[in-house]
Amino acid sequence: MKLKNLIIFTLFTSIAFANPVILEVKQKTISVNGKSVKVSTIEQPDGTWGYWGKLGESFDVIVKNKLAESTMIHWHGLILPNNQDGVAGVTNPEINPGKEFHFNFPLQQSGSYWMHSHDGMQLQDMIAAPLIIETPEDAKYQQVVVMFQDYSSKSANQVLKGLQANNSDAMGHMNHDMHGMKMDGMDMGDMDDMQDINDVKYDAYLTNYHDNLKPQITQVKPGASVKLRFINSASASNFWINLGKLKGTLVAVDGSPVKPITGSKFQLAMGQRSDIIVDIPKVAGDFPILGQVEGIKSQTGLILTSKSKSSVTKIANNANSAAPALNYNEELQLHSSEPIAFGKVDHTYKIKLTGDMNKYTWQMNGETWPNITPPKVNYGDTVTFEFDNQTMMSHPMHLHGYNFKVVSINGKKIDGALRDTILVMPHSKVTVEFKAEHKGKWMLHCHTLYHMHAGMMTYINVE
Ligand SMILES: [Cu+2]
Repeated sequence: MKLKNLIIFTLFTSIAFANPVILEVKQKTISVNGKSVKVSTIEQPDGTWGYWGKLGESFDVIVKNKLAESTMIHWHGLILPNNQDGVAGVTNPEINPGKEFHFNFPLQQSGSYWMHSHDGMQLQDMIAAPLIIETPEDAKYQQVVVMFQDYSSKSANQVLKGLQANNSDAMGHMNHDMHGMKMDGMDMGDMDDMQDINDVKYDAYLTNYHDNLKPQITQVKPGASVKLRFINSASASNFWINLGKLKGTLVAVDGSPVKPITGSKFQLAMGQRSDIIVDIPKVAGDFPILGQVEGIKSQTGLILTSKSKSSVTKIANNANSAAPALNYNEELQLHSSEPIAFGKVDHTYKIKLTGDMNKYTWQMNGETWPNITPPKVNYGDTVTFEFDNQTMMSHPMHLHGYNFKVVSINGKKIDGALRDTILVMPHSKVTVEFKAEHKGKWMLHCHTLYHMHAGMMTYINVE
């Protein structure tokens, strides 16, 4: 075959005959604290968890619902057409049991993303998976996904009822026992320093569906460079990444490259991702990679081993001491590695985050989902969101379909990271900026499942 014909033939076959990737949403049996339990997952027919693609490819995916209930899958962090965003009841109808939906759009980004149910409170059932888009440079690394999860033997509805009844599901208050919320007429005094964390008590914290009795053990080569792709898919838990003996270099957050920072502890709020490169020592050893829940001792993780057989086979459920709450120290150090300028700001939206812990309702600008008046955003405008968190809990705020740049924290201007999810600390303000260049209804919500479901959710209408 002549070269020209070969090229045409190759192009033709790769375009015309590339098969869509099948992703099945289905139940999965796992072991938690010695018991077999049923959770859910998103897998390809060959057992591959989630999706691995390459920059420039088409995201050509058929989602098959093998659950007994309807579902819809959202592609967290991807820039995509609005009618592919996978939000049940807003951008897409649910996929009924036994039915499927075909997604198809070009991949414009590379990096670590994830997918999860955006239908009711199904995230608590762990309907989630990695969505990784590789670059040619990734061939230098062994890549390991580290997805943190929180497991409750209760259904999400039971957990929410417990929160609404203000019963013993609430725990882990760092500095005081009361459910402190900023309420009208209440003198806050010096309570600004206090906060509530972890409103849900979990039975176990998992990594890639593994508990601490049988953690995932991954073989690595002595001297190898490993890219750890951390994903926090938990429903109501923020984590500290703990690399133990290893030093790591953080190279990307939420899929977007940052100026590298090194360390052995990093922060990871719900919905966020961090890519961290570790160099495995030349001397063979075992290297637990942990995630510790903020405010408490609980931890989870996996084990990298460069021995022929790991001598570490379990992870302790508790660290020696409770981890502090997440804070802004890391966010203030993060800078996008690419210069980003969105131009003059055309419009500023103030977004007040409030809540009533006694009724367990949460609001954005006084509104509780689904009773919202979505802000209109002019297509093409450069806009900022000024999050003003007036509550005593932190809120990981996620905007669909966009990367925003973090430009200010508590009034301090920063040349921050590009993100899709930003943790707004209690009684603090964060400003993010983006160019409204994708039309449609884009969800804006807290990624704490129970805050979102109890009202802290809206969408913006870009037109
Ligand atoms: Cu929240």
